[in-house]
Amino acid sequence: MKYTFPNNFWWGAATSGPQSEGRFNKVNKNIFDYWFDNEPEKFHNGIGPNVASNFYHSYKEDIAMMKSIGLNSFRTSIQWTRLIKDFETCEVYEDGVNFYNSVINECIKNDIIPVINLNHFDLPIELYEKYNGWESKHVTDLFAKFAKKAFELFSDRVKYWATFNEPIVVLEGQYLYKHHYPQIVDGKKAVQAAYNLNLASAKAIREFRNMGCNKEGGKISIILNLTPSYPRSNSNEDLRAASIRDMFFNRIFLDPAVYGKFPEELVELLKNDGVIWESTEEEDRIINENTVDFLGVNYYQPSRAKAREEAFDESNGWMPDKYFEFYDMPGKKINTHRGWEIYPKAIYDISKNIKENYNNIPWYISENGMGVEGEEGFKNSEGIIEDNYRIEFIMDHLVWLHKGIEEGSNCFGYHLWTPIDCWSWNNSYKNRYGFISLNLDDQSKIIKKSGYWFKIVSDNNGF
Ligand code: BGP
Repeated sequence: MKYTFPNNFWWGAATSGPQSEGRFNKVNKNIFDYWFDNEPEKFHNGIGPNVASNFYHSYKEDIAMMKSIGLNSFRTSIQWTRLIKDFETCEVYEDGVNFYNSVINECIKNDIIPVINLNHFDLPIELYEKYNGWESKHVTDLFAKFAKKAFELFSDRVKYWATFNEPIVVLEGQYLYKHHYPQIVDGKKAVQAAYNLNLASAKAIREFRNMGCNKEGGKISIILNLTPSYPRSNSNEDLRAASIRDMFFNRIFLDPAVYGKFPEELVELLKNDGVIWESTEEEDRIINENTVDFLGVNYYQPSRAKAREEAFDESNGWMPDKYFEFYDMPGKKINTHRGWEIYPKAIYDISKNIKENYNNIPWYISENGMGVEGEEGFKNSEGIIEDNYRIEFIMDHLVWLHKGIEEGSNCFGYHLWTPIDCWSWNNSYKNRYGFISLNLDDQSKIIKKSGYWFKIVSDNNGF
């Protein structure tokens, strides 16, 4: 069977500023820079974001390598803390402006479409310390100012934008499950941050439209990790558990992004539980009027839910977990390095969901991938990592994506996480995801077998 993808399909890969650039010449700190400086032991092997994959210095060589493995599009993010010197006035760092200009120009020179995201978990620490970050409405205004500045500087060449990457992870990391600084456990604050992140995204989109970026061919999106919620069984209790999980972890961003409003059932539930966010009619209107042009969908693993079997522990106050428990499905396939389930069919289910329930809005897979520890062990005699597991992983997902597209879903691309092994938030360099390997000792980079394979897929627009 041959799988051919639509014309002009994006064959690409994604990274983020904080995970690839290194902190060179960056003065302002984001929450991860700050966290690492204060508690380096919280990061795998004590490795922080200081050097990352050295993209700040090697972007030219890195982009040339990306070109050589057939990437026609590439996403990264602009670090708020690299571009902006003063968050209130939006005064810029010239070095930051020059760096992002160079990256964008280098992509274009290589016929690689730059896709630029504006926030990848990297809240400036100053805005957390002064205003409590995403709990604050003022920060949504500062984000919109930063977005406007980025559009002014780069939208003549960048046509594809994203406001946020995986905003739900900000809630999970900062406010629910302690993966990110400041490791708070507070469901009510998480709910407020959810509203404010939606508002910040809408305000950035409003700037984009006010500046006429759309009229010049620009399009703006949000990148969501849509993890389909599968119920343990068809019992009413399990179905309800999965549906609430879906509302809280997917639809809380998906519905406002596409339709400009939150799921009514979710709003009712939060009101009944006394944890609904504070908002004004004016803010609701901004969210309502400023929806996305397309969606980026990150997909790694599904979520499986069951009705609660153990009483909910109220000691931390309200949490969405009040309504479901994680269901550990027997026999599931798992990537043992990361502990994540591998379930490629979910990509098809996502494509149907977008087609049937979200106006068949244009979308692409903005991240998918497999993090593996100890890849050095797969080196052949020529020093190339033979990552057959990754090739198989990508193919399995592409087959289901292809089926979704055949059945009419409006998907226009596939990006792997990530082009070159990059730094990860908590795991540092434990698990490697790239088409290209990174030697942490000397920063040398070598194409893996999957990179050579992807070049052929990209050249043939399928496999
Ligand atoms: C996504 C993030 C990426 C990246 C990836 C892999 O959720 O958008 O930034 O890190 O996951 O996950 P991890 O690095 O935690 O293994």
